[in-house]
Amino acid sequence: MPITLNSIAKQGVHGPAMMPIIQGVGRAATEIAYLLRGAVFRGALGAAGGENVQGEQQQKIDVLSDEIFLEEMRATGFVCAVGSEEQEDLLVIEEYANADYLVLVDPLDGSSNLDIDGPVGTIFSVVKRKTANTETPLESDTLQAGRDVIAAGYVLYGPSTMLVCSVGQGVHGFTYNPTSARFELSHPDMRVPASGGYYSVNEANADKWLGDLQQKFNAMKQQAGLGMRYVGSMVADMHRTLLKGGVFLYPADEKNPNGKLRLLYEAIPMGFLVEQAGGKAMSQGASVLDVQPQGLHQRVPVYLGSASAVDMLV
Ligand code: AHM
Ligand code: MG
Repeated sequence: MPITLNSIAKQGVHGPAMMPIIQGVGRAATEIAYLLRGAVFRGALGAAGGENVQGEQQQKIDVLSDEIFLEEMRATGFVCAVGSEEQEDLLVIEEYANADYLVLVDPLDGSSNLDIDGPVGTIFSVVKRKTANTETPLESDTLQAGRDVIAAGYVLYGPSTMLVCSVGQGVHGFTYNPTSARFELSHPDMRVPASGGYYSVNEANADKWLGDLQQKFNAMKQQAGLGMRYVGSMVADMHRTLLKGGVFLYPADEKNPNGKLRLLYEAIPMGFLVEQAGGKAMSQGASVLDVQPQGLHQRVPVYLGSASAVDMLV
């Protein structure tokens, strides 16, 4: 019998509570994957005409993926609110406003890849509310450092659809099997290789990076002996970094003095996975997981991957 997402129930103290939420992520993933496969035929590619809270143009699929994800979180009955890249404010799920968990999500990360049929992803993390569950959850419930995250993961929509997640007991990768219509464990106990792999960064920004990063980066390139890959889709770039080693970075630059990637639904979930897989996840001088969030859509610089490569940059 293949091992399915049900196995998460046996992992760690939070496993039983996380299983329905991660199963909900799995259902959302199959729906989003279906949407992506047929998007060109349904006129679902292209701009939706609006902007998200970051002032970025929303693609129609960004909006649809956000709706799918929210509906599947609602259907679990365990989620009281969702904080999404596509929504300025916290979305409270009124029917389950007394549930214990909040989910943070980037429903469709790397959506600039859609026009070229490149890989995209969904990134999520789960926290337990701080306010009493007799009250309506607040945005402040989402402002928890990565050390308090209970579960995190991503879905990679590539040649296959993969769900990679952790409930604090290592990182496990499940691949959607179209024959059984289930996610089946394909990559148990993923570990970041200590050496080798690739560096992955938008190097076109190098002359605008702040501080002495350019010098450190050039030294790393000479000493670490890494290859280079950059998809421009964090999920795809991090999936490769987890499997092959090396480093993914999106540092601060003149245009993005706080970095580009969002703390709560990009940096923390990926940082959680990297540390669970034995790698290193740094922001400005500290672990990504020790950054205290100040806002739902806050950005931070990130350096994620094999400790040896990350250490040469921070
Ligand atoms: P998005 O959430 O709006 O898709 O932006 C995040 C994406 C990441 O997937 C990726 O790592 C990064 O933006 C790429 O940025 P750039 O095009 O500046 O290299
Ligand atoms: Mg996005």
